[in-house]
Amino acid sequence: MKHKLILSALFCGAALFAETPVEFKVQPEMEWKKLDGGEYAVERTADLKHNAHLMLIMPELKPETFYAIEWEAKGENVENNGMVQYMLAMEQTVYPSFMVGKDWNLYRRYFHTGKNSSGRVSIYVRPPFAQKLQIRNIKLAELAKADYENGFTQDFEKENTLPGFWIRSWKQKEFAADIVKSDFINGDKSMKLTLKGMDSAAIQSAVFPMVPGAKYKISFWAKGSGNGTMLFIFNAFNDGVTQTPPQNIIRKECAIETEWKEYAFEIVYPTDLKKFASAAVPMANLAFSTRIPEILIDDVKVELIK
Ligand SMILES: [Ca+2]
Repeated sequence: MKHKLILSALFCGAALFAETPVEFKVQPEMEWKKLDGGEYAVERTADLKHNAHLMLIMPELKPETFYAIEWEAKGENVENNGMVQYMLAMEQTVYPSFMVGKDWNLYRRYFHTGKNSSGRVSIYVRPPFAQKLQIRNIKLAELAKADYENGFTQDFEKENTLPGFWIRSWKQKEFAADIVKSDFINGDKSMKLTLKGMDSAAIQSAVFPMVPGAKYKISFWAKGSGNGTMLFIFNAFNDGVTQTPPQNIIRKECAIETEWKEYAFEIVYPTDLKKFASAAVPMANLAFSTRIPEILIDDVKVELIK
């Protein structure tokens, strides 16, 4: 039980590492400056024509291993309405993203090394906007199988204003999710989806490691401002390092009510790589989409069934 509690804290972004911390080097390039207290900041004018990279160099990684990287970020006038792209350069180079706001929020991302024994991550800003971005408390850790095989829980209790593990869906103009005080059965905070003037509110999570062939219970709690439906998706997805798109393992319209209700599914993480090419690097992500004006979400759990 104690172990499970530690894992819960990890997934919701607490600065708590049960895993093995790993050395890395931070290289601030162009306009990036190193400040006191492990903080890096960039402030740019709209006339600059080049990208500016905050480069994380990871010289000693283990091949075929999962790692977790954490940082805190805040920004102003950041490009693409707050969605910052970063570069993960391992065997393949991919460009995932994270959503920043005006307050500090905590971010945690998982990646797999593949055949590589070194790699780079760059958080970078691009032209042509005047923008300010601050990053601090960067951490890198190696995950043993015991660190992720029991699954994950997200209860949003350690989050600040934005759910740092969630990403704006690419078709959406606004980031539909915030962290709010709530009346959920436990804890004080939940994630709230709001239409914000859009036809629908849609978000997706970052990717996290899974165990091939293992049986999981996937569940969450939700409560709407009115009755309606919310599409829930659980994908085999690895940020495209296998050059394959997200593949639905669960795709279900859930009937949402104005009282808290639990929604639960059972799946086996795929091993048939002909059908699920994205499971070749075994990771997953979650997505929600709804036309209900407001929905609270809490206790998003991915639990291995033994
Ligand atoms: Ca909560």
